[in-house]
Amino acid sequence: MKNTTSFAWPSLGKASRLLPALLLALASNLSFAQPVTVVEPWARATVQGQKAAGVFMRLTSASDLRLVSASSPVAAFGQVHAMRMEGDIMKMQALKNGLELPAGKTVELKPGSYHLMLMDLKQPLLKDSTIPVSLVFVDAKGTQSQTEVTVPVRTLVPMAPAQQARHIDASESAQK
Ligand SMILES: [Cu+2]
Repeated sequence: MKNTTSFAWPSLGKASRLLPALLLALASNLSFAQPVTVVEPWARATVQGQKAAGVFMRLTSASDLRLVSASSPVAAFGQVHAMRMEGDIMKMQALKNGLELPAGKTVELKPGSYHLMLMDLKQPLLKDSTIPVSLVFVDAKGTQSQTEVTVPVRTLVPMAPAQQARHIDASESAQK
């Protein structure tokens, strides 16, 4: 028994010497994998037969990046789209060079504007479910990074805080 103990200690000592280096590697990996803050992501629920779905969110990058694509197990591939009016017709266009995310500036992906499009859906996107989406970014040097996001599926645009405040006010005055 005494032998076992004396054998166990040296290996533990080795592990604790490795730990700081391990933590450092982990910390630098984390900061590299999460260069962008993602707020209020949501995907639009699909109807029967729909093959593409829009994904929306607010993105704030710590450094100058471009959002170049997205992927999800529920879709064959994802694209970054812009919407523009052509006469009375709203047209979607894939941004081949991606969407600029200037450092510290919040860029909004919303209906009628920039958005992500999941293409060739393998399954319907059901209201109140969530889907994993991987966002792909490229920096000025061409280095690629990814951020994983769990995206709730919704049928409606989430209410802005101002609208929620007004709604609360209205119901309060109705009670009086
Ligand atoms: Cu689109």
